[in-house]
Amino acid sequence: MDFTVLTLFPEMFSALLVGGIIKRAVESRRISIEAIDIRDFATDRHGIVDDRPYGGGCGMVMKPEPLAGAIRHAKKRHPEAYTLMLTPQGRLFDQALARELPGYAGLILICGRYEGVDERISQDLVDGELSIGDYVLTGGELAAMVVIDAVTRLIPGALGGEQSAEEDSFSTGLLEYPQYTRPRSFEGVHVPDVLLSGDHGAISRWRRQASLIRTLLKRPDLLLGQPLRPGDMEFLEKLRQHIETIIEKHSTAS
Ligand code: 6GU
Repeated sequence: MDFTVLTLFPEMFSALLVGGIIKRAVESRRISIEAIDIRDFATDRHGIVDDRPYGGGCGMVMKPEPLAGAIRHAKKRHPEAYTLMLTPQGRLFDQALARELPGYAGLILICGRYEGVDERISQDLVDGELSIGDYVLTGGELAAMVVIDAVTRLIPGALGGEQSAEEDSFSTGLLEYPQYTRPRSFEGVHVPDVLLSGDHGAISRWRRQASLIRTLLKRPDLLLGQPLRPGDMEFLEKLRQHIETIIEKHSTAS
């Protein structure tokens, strides 16, 4: 996957190469990341990339000519790439969308700055718009890095042998079960016995149930949108009975 980022701050993207899985994916050529400076495509001698908005108002708008030049340059080099603009008005980026993107040979990610980008850019030169959440950033750069990170870890081989994207939160549709490592006892808190039992069936059932309980408590909305396994329904039914017994006990006692 070739990521081409169009930005006024190309140096920000060196942060992705400091270490970890993204750096390794670049070194093994599973991905490439090229940050292109939109200012290089300014059409005047002073490198001006923004201007005052027509109709008045505060803030500056990114001019269309430098952006169009940068996008056409990137598309010429990567004709197969899908072009996405990072903007708070975009479709909410989630794991389902992250899973669709490794299907493209390349992604061209356009980072807006200032108060916005001239509307004619997204109309004519962009395939889609993405937002990473309902809050406002000073620019699309951090959002582009979020997209690069989330997509790269789904590219086959990127996570390395022992890790798997299949077991993650959101891939199972549930939050991840609690993890423990040595020591067995840390500041008086013990690792659950089942994890030391060597009984892989029991461990796998415990983990699934821990995921269900954690999701129920922290993100109940996720349980409504997911197909559950038959064993899950038995477990939830058992929880329901426990809860009903407790409620009845306390309401008749009072
Ligand atoms: Cl993609 N850009 C900006 N500026 N703010 C955002 C965003 C993007 N996603 C959430 N907030």
